[in-house]
This record gives sequence, structure tokens and C-alpha cells, in this order.
Amino acid sequence: MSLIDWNRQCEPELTSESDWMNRRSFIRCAGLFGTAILLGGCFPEVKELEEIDFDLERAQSAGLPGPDQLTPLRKVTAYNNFYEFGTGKEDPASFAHSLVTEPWTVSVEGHCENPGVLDLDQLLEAQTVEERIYRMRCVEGWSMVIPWQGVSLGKVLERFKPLPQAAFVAFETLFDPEMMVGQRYPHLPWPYLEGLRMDEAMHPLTLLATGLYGKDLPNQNGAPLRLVVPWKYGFKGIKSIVAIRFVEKMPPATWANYVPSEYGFFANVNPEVSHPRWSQRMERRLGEIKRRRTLPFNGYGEEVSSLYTGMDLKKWF
Ligand SMILES: Nc1nc2c(c(=O)[nH]1)N[C@H]1C(S)=C(S)[C@@H](COP(=O)(O)O)O[C@H]1N2
Ligand SMILES: [Mo]
Repeated sequence: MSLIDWNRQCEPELTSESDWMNRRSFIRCAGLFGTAILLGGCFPEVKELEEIDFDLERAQSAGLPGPDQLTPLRKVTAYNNFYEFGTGKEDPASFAHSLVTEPWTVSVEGHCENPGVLDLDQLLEAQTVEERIYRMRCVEGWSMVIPWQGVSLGKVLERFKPLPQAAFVAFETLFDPEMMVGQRYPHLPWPYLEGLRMDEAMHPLTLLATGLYGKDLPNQNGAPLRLVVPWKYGFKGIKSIVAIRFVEKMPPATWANYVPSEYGFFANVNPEVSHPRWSQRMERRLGEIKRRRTLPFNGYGEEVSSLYTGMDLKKWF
């Protein structure tokens, strides 16, 4: 089955989270496409979903984390990191309504044959919107499982014909203190910046997300366009992107530059490398009581570990 057919079959016409949760056909056709890439093992026993539900109930009553389950929509949209709207977890949900996302333009710059300033529709035209269920692990030690909609970043980038000098891709968030109240305060240097090595940007798991749970991205989750790199800590997932730049050298990234002793450019999820102030071995999945083990590359090692052959992953945080 081609990806396009898969998307057609999985067309998200869901309005509520309970629709989504009940939609066994979605889960089943995701299984047809292959859990390895799309779900990255989120639902390892897709066909036995009924059984998983049963086990889950038992596991939860015993206080043990079960298999990965979608994080409820209300948690995905009420507990956020988006410092442009404040440093508290509930600030983005309270203040991000002031962000105007239409019209929205993205400037594509740097070492490529076809640079340009595009509005969002132009940037996304000719792309297939896919559904991806990914784990997201924040460096602070909490995690979620989120059903995203989005387009493959690599396919978007190809259109601009990157030149051989383009070894990295840099991303920039909107700077607009009128709309983004947190930017009136210097708790981070603005604008928020992130970057990927070219091969990471081109990897099929890397997503430019436009929605979640079948709806356009809520402002607090980075509307209208944010990056999702599921094997890296959440801070790599830069929100509300207005610029994409092909560059020669490793570009500045907000957290890695601001606190280099605590955060790195690569930021691959790694339970073996502690943050200077806490261990990364375990995580708290929102909605669960017991903590669960953090997986190397957040569980996507089979797909991505070859990107880092020869790199000392303990050193290259
Ligand atoms: N522009 C911008 N992007 C950002 C952040 C931010 O503060 N500003 N926070 C990052 C962090 S630390 C995390 S964990 C994720 C959180 O994404 P979520 O709120 O959608 O769960 O967004 C990342 N992207
Ligand atoms: Mo984070």
C-alpha cells in the first residue's frame, strides 16, 4: 500500500479525542503500513489492540506503566513548553490565543537553488499530509505520545534544491513581542533558534507538523508549523517557524548556546547521559503514575542510530 492510499484510508475526520481513541480502523491501517517506521514501536502489538486495552487496565490498576498509549488531548494542549508565552507549563494555553497564524509566511534562505518567501499554503503545496504517532521526551523528564499531522521535512526541503555546501538546516521562530507576551521578558534570547544536520533533516521520521489529533495545531503547540524530531529531546522541536536556512556550519540553537553545560546541539534522547542536575534514565509519561524507562533514541534507534556511526554519543550530547 502506498503512503497516499494509506493516508486516504486514514483521512482524519475526527473531531474529538474519544472519536480518535475509538477509531480502531485507524490503528489497524497504521498497522498495515508498518509500525516500524510510522509508529516506531508505539503500538508494537497493533493487531491485539483489544488485548492491550485489557492489559492496560490491569497494569494501571497495579500502578505499572503499560504499553504506549496516546496522551489525552487535554494534556497535550494544557501542559506545554513555549517560553514565548511564559515559562510556566500552563502559560502557553493561557496566553497563546493572541498569536495570529493567518497569514503566515516562511522565508527559505541560504545555500539552495530556489530560495524564497512563501506563504504556508505554498510551502506545503504538493505535499502529502501524513499522520504520525510519536513519543515526545522532554529533557526535563516528562513525556507524551502524540498523534501528529504533518509533512516530511525532507520532501519539503528537496523542493528548494539544497546545494552541496548545505551541511545543516537552521530554523527560527517568529519574533513578535506584541503577540508573544513572553518575548517582552529576557528569560531566553529571542528569537528561538534550532538546527539539524542535513542528514537528520532529510530522515523520513523528521516531520514538519501542521496539526495534532486531526485538527490544526493549537497555538500553544506551535501553530501553524513546528518541527518534530522524535528521537531527540523536545526542545529540538522548534515551534511557529518563520525561517528555514541552509547553512554550511552548525547553526546556533537556543538552549545549546544559552546553557552549553546542560544542553547540546544533537540532543539525542539517551538514558546513559545524565543532565548535570538529574538522571535521564526514567521519565514520567503524562497521565501515568509510575515512571517508565527512557529508551535510547527515544525508542527509534533502529531507524536512526546509523546516522551517528562513529560518534561518541556520550560526548555528543
Ligand atoms: N519556539 C519555541 N519552540 C519550542 C519551545 C519554546 O520554548 N519555544 N520549547 C521546546 C520544548 S523544551 C519542548 S519540550 C517542546 C514542547 O512541545 P509541546 O508544548 O507541544 O508539548 O517544544 C519545544 N519547542
Ligand atoms: Mo523540553
